[in-house]
Amino acid sequence: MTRKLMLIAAVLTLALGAVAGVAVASGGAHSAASKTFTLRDSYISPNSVSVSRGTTLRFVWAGHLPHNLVGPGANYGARVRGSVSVRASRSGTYMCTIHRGMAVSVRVH
Ligand SMILES: [Cu+2]
Repeated sequence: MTRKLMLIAAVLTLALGAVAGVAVASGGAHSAASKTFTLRDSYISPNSVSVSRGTTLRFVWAGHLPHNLVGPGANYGARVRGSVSVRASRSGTYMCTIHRGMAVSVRVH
């Protein structure tokens, strides 16, 4: 009888472990979320978003004028083409310091 109970306990432990594994996997998929922003002349689109912590923030240069990008975890010099990715860690504003008002407010929750 005791042996049978131990077997049941072992099976339950494995089942719970499998559930926990699924939870971890879905958490990983959630943190793989991404949000893309476009830097144009001279604004960032969109200019306000709310994202989960860990979201990948992707900034794509798509204008003709050089724009830089400064914000939480970002300090990129002026460029015209290319893209950079930043992991969302805290709320803040990402902006081009060359063009006043060229910014996006990112709320991280
Ligand atoms: Cu700019």
